[in-house]
Amino acid sequence: MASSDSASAAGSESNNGPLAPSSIPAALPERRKVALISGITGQDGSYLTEFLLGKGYEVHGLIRRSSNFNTARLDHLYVDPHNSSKARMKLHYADLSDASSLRRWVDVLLPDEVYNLAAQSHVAVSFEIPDYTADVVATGALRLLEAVRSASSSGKPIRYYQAGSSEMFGSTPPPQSESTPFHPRSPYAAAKVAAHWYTVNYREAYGLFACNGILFNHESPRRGENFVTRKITRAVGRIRVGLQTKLFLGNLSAARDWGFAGDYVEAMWLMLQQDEPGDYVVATEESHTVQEFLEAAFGYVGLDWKDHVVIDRRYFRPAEVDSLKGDSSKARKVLGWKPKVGFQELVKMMVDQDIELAKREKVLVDAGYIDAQQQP
Ligand code: NDP
Ligand code: GDR
Repeated sequence: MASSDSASAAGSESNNGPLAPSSIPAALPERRKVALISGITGQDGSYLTEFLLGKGYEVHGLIRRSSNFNTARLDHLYVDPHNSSKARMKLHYADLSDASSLRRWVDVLLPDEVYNLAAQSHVAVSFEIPDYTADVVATGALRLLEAVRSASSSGKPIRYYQAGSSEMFGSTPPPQSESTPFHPRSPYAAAKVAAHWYTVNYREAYGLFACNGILFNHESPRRGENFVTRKITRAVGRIRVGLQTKLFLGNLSAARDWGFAGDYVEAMWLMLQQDEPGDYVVATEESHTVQEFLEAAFGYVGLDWKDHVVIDRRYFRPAEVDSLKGDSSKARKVLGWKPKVGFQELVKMMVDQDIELAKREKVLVDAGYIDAQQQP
């Protein structure tokens, strides 16, 4: 859905020449704020786009080239860019590994706010592709910061949000707050620590309005299917309608502070609306083990997880993060933020949607269009 000519469309809009005096309206309409989001096709990118469109923003998203369309999470927001009066979300090709593409879009769009959400975001996968993970997560953030710094130096103030992670705390025991020392336990987490400090450095060195959100795990019906919560709720849906019997998992005793992604994107935006930039922990302050998530999800539909779960060593990590529980008192006090969706409600929301999804899958399986073995 991103077109290669979206570049010229966006460029011509932000480089309009002066208006002829006769065409200047008596009262100029207030200019829409412009946001640029990397990682717009991901879980958080889609919720943040919805949120910003709701606030009246023009939203530009950077997407990377893929052999298949990867914009499913945005399809409900998409308006053909040729319909210029209605299309307020526009997509452009770029990649966090390509500094020139980042520089070009920041220069062309001169956004008010940049949200860096793009990442190779899977912790276990980061052990398999550590070099790539570091390039995208750490150096990618540096490339985008540099593009923002360069464009800002021309006089246009641009605010920057960095998607930091509770994984940075790693093995430091809970509760974890902004002053808790980092002890990363994966290539992903180490790269996020680097991105965190690049962001702090650009704030201190160049006076950039740059914020680190240190977000604890947040989930939703749009969560990628190989993260543990969604893997569980997809399995519950499929087991419920008879498409699957077993669920293979790794470590069930790890504890996470799980919130709802829709709540967390508001905190990102709030950070960029403050008078001063800063770093904030965003968390529910409640922690549950993977086993507790299993009990809640299977229990909700009257199933016993022990009848279905099989432990598979391949899902254990070379180093694990045992226990995360945030202390988000700074965000609650300064930003006035608090989560609206609790743990049980989150589990139900995800299971309900995955039962509906499994029912639709079953229709296709029964009609012979797909194979029931094609498990997520
Ligand atoms: P997702 O994995 O759902 O989305 C990641 C996004 O990054 C996708 O849009 C992906 O594109 C894009 N991306 C990946 N590699 C590149 C690249 N080389 N260049 C450009 N874009 C790229 O992550 P979430 O939405 O869950 O998370 C958003 C951010 O927040 C990430 O940085 C993540 O690390 C961080 N975070 C997430 C937490 C969570 O619990 N969800 C908690 C704390 C931090 P594509 O669709 O093409 O793959
Ligand atoms: P996490 O999320 O590593 O916390 O990173 P994930 O859901 O992958 O793992 C959570 C915990 O569940 C255990 N686990 C399994 N995990 C997966 N993916 N698959 C399994 O089969 C499985 N079995 C047990 C894991 O060992 C772990 O302890 C997420 C990502 O969104 C990051 O990008 C983000 O920064 C952090 O949350 C905060």
